[in-house]
Amino acid sequence: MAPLFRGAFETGLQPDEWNWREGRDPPELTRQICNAWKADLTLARILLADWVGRACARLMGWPGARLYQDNLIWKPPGAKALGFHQDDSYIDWIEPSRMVTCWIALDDTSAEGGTMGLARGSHRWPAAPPIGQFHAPEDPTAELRDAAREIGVEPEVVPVVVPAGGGSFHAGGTWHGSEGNRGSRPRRSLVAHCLSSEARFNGKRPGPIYGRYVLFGDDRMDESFFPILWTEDGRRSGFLEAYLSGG
Ligand SMILES: O=C(O)CCC(=O)C(=O)O
Repeated sequence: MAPLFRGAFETGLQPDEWNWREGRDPPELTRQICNAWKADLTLARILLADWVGRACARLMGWPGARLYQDNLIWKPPGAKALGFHQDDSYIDWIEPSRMVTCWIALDDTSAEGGTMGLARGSHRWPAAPPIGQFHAPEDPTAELRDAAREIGVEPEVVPVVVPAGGGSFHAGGTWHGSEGNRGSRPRRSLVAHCLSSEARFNGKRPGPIYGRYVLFGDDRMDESFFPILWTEDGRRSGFLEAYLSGG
């Protein structure tokens, strides 16, 4: 991950979001890049793997899965929290507006080390709006507690404690986020946010970054930007094989 946060992009393309840059941003922020698959083939081979799509589709009962967005998360010791949120709140301009996420730990994780936490049972809670502050919020669980209060439950956050290479899947309605890293080792993760292979734009006002990939007069999600990883009838986006082999 280190070269990417320095701006060394193997393919020559910049990721869609490059939220922390070496030399520009404060060291106490959690580092995040979105859509690293466009910039780095080593990461792309994991993030665009067919098994990621197969697992996501099967968990959701979809005929297939496509990548909406990947995330690199790098939380050095002392780095601050990421606010608890629901992923589905950010895609109401896509139909179905449901996501499922494959989260992979690249380091052994612990609660103290600021691993991701999932609020037990919250995939059944109502959809809430996007949260006020994702990066380094004062109170990372404020909106989660509000959502829990509204339905009269006490939130229970379960930390994803796994060895490096382990991980978790969560449905897009699940409240999740991560506290600061109070440990002595970095916590790095790869994240693949997937949609149904059948997902389309629904005509609502698109998000400011990924809305750039909405085609005029066409509700299709172009596979060059939202590649199909797996379908039950054996399809992957045609360009993936050549792209991932460096061609
Ligand atoms: O790894 C984290 O701290 C949060 C990641 C996240 O928001 C996600 O996987 O949806």
